[in-house]
Amino acid sequence: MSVVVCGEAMLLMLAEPGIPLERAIAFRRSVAGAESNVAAGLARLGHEVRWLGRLGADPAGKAVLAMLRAEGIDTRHAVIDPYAPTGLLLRDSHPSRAIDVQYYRAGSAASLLGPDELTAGMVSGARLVHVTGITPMLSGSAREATLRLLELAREAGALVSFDPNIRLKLGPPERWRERVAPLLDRADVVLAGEDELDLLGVDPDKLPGLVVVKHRDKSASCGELRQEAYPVPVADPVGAGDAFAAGFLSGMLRGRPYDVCLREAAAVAALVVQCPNDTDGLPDRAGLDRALAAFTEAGE
Ligand code: KDG
Repeated sequence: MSVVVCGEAMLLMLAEPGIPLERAIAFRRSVAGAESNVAAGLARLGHEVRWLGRLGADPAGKAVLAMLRAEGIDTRHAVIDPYAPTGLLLRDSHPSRAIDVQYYRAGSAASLLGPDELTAGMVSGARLVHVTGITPMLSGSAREATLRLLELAREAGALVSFDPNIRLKLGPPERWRERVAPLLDRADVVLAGEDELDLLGVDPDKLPGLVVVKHRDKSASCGELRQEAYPVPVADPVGAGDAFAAGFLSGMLRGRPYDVCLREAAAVAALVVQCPNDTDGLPDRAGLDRALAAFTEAGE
């Protein structure tokens, strides 16, 4: 097992492209979840990935589990809660209008994740453990579980990557600062938006780990290295950050230099935003190589 991710995976009902959520009649069923998106991205790029989290025993939970398994993600440690429901996300997609995202996740099975459910065996052999700021915002027990997972990752000798993934629908800025900002110090790799670092009040130069910053102009940087976003037609920007994380972390796991990791991250993100849905555009290795060659040729 090379990567372990932990977080809430929800059933996504995605309105037909371009139609506002309140008007949409046709919906496509899929999976949402920042961490499971990263898991899918890494799995498609050929990495062995395990997903940790909780789902309801309901049809939504069964559908999510089946979709994660279809990506080749190891779900053997998923906890199925007989009582609490699987989280649900309804959203629309549009290239330029703000996306309407509605969560139905309060009290979800995932939000009841607790530290005692995580064991050393779940991360043993992992080279990387990826978490985001969403999980510690779901509940007190989920925050405890995140801290426990970070401890287990350390004990297992795995690197920790962390994406704050700020969604203000999950809580006000001060709660993000209180619950999430301190966790950035515990990560070996932080992938964060410029706005997120500002909101958290974190100076990236003071973080102990490697910091990859996604800038407002859509470029990304890692120390002195800078990567512009590839100019592509955007169908749906949701999932771009997770795709970027998957591309960057895949490069790292393959021992590629950081400029290559940034380029691959930008290419995976560029492929994802061209399709509606969080994960449809995620490439396999050959698809990523073809895209990189095409982007390079177009830029020459
Ligand atoms: O990163 C894309 C996510 O926004 C989506 O899949 C759902 O995890 C999610 C969230 O909490 O918004």
